[in-house]
Amino acid sequence: QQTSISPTPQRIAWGQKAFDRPSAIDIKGIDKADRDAVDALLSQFAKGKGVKVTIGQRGDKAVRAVADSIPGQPQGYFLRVRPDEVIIAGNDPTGTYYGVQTFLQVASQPEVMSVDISDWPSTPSRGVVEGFYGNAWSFDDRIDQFAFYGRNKLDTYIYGPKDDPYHRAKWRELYPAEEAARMKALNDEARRHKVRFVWGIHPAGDHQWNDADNEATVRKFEQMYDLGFRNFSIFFDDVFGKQADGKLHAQYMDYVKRNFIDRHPDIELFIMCPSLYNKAWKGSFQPSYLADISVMDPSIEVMWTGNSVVDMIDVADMEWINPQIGRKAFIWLNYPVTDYCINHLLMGPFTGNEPEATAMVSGFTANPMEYAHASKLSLFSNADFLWNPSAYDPQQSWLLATERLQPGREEAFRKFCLYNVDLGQNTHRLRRFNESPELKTLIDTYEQPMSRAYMPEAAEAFAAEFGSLRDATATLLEASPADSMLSEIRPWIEAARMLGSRGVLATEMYTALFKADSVAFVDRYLDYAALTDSASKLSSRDFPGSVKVAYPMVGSLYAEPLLRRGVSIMVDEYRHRFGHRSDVFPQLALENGSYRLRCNGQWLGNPEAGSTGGRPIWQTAEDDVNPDRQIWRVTYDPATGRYSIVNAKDGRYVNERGAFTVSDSSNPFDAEWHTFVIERTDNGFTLRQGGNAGKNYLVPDSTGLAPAET
Ligand code: LOG
Repeated sequence: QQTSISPTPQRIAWGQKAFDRPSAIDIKGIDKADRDAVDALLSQFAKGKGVKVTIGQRGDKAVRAVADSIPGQPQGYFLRVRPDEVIIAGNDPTGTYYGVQTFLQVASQPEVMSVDISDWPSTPSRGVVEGFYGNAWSFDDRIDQFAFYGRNKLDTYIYGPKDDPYHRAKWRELYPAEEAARMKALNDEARRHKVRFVWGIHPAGDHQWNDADNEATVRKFEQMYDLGFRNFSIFFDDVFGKQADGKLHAQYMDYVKRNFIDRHPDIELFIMCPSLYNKAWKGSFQPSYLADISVMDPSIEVMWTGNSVVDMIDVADMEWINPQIGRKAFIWLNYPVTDYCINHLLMGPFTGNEPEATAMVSGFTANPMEYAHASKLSLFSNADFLWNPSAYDPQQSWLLATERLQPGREEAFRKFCLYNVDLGQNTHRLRRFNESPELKTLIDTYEQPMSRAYMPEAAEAFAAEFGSLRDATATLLEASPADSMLSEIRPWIEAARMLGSRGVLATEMYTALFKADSVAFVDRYLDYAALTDSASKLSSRDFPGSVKVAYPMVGSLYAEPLLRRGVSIMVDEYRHRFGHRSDVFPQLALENGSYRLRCNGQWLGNPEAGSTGGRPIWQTAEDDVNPDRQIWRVTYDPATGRYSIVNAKDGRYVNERGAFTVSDSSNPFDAEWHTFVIERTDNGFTLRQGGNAGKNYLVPDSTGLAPAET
């Protein structure tokens, strides 16, 4: 089978079937070929009798026959798959490694097709800048990322987690031995995947612009060089006032260039992130800031986030900045980072960057979410976009990314992702309006007419959409313990499950309302309210620093507002039709074998243990509507089989009128069985179990849903 290759190759010509997927390969050229490329190949196939695979790079004897087919671009490669042989020929070592990566995709199918691929990247230095505030990625996250970058032909990783003390707060201090060893291990692993690990320092907060601090910088860089790092950067972002002086920054960069970079000819990248790193901020810095840094050594790369802090990159933007800094800017794209909209996950298609702008940059790195695995969805497409911008199709790339990242459950994953697209209102004002397109269509079609007349087909369509979200999350939750990405974002999956369930409940409320079934209406409302409450209590991260603790927001653009609008309208309508106080729904619910009162989904007061007559059940609860007046106790009398509700303070019955629905949370939809009714008797009120008899009590006037004032 032909397979989708990502990033999309520049030139590709498929032929007929070449062979069945081999388990072993007979590999030629192994001595000369790039070691990492060979290792990548042998990680998937045993060496032995099998398909003949010749590997090498320009100049090697093994690939001389195809020398003319190897593209001349950096990191280019030629791949030929034929029934009798496979040839992987790189223009340079990274090219050979990328040729292997493409071959692994071609050969991932049971039937491997013949193909000729001639390929190279359109954009230099593609990758990631780990530059967010918040929980830095873990060691294991980073190791896993490098393999992912290798597969997706991303060659650059810039290290700048704001909350690593040795990057920023304690930048002058050398890494202690143990941490140094871990950094070295990371760099070694990055190299194996042809990723340039750019070690970065953020001294700008308190650099004194004197010799001592210049020397401290070089000392720290020398430590990293000795550990094996060959790419470096210095950050000046998010400092202001006298710390944001362009002349001082340029002098300092040139000092490090002369006293460190130039002494090590094998260093590749030297990058700066300026204080003025986006156009919107130009009024907030010295007018000469960009001119002041433009005089730096021309080999130093200058980072740029675009027209504002969080913005997609376009040609006009690059035409503005490049002449001012006297070089092509190196892009720091603030997407999918969420440190400024921390309740959201960004799982939508990667869109908005102009393909033509990639020719005007010296590099393009994306600042991701603190959720390393979830960030891969966007990074996958970012890699695809940068490699071959003119062939990039955001939707196709997103479909392929979801399939690669959650194989076998991509449909469920897509449904979930589509509810995690928009950023919500945020200081940087980036929005995404392509959230849950199917739901959006239903809203546009039905919301207005269904408020005027009963439309069962609309209720059905909404229930199906919300039901499919709920069912998708069930699939994902089941898989989550064994899947790093799903366990990382589990709070959002749970929030999505609750959103789906609430959507279904809301459509049932709609039907109940139009069928004048007040029991069902109240019952569904109580479950809806309880789920809404639980969702607001989910938290997704725990971080003591500058960024607040997040609670997961899902469907915040269309689904959540729809439910809030719809339920509020329905509750008003319910009150209007049935004359009930719908702002208060006290409920008696079973929890751990005893009944407690709750109100609008909130438990009331503190439970006190106790029972009457050996059977369950009583709990007291303080009425949080009238906290100083009402303490309720529900009693059960086994002699009469009756429940009653009394004021626990003075033992008197408190309710003037009232009905309570009780839902056993294990079976919230079985209203028949779980409805209890407060019944007026000569003595006061008793609670009766529902069924049809109970239902009869939930009619206007005998159902005062609010506790009476006593
Ligand atoms: C920071 C960055 C942060 C991002 C988004 C840059 C160059 N610096 O406003 O650490 O993750 O915005 O909040 C930034 O973008 N400052």
